[in-house]
Amino acid sequence: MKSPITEITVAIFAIVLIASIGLNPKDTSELVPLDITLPQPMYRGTEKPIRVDHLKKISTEDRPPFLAPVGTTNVALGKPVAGSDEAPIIGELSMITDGDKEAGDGSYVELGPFLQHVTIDLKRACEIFAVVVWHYHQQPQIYFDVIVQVADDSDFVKNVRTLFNNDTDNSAGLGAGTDMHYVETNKGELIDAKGVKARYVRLYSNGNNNNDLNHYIEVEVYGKPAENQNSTYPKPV
Ligand SMILES: [Ca+2]
Ligand SMILES: [Ca+2]
Repeated sequence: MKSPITEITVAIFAIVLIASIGLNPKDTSELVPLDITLPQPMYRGTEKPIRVDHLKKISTEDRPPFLAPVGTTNVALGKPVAGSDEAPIIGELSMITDGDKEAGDGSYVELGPFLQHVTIDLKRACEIFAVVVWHYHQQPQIYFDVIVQVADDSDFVKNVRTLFNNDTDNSAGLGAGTDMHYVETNKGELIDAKGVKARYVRLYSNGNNNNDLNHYIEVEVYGKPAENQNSTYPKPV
């Protein structure tokens, strides 16, 4: 049985904790873990080593929670997608934002070979906290020249900012990147966008370790409409 003194101590501790959070001016916008629904995994681990330079070790652990301001949603869901290959070999560009992240045939888009890009129009400027991309996860596969950018215009001329770039040798011509190659899994790849404000999100790729083709299953953009100019994001380090 709990003693009344213990309960009072717990209550005082809780009040002090809530008060200290409330009084901290850095925490006026509350951060909560993103609720990212994952599709069914198609494989676990990799049977044979994949020889690709600068490769991130595949993790069987769950991704640590990613914190973003309360009210953050996938602002890319159902939004229009344009691309360098408007007539994909398999599927339609609209499947990239249709919410289906499963790996099976019928859920992925296959774009032409070599360097291709897709552009999502969020339809308004948004504060973006994370981009999660699933290229293909039927089998372990690594895509090359994965570059994720945001801009204020659909042609990517105005205010272009790069969120991710693993094109280490600058073969795509957008500047050499330092991000690592990674093996595609059902978890997708989460890119920290640090609260950047933009309307358009563009993703490049240049084939994969099995063939020269490019694939997309889904791209999620976690953000909020950019109306609050006094946001406290990015997170204090
Ligand atoms: Ca999809
Ligand atoms: Ca390259």
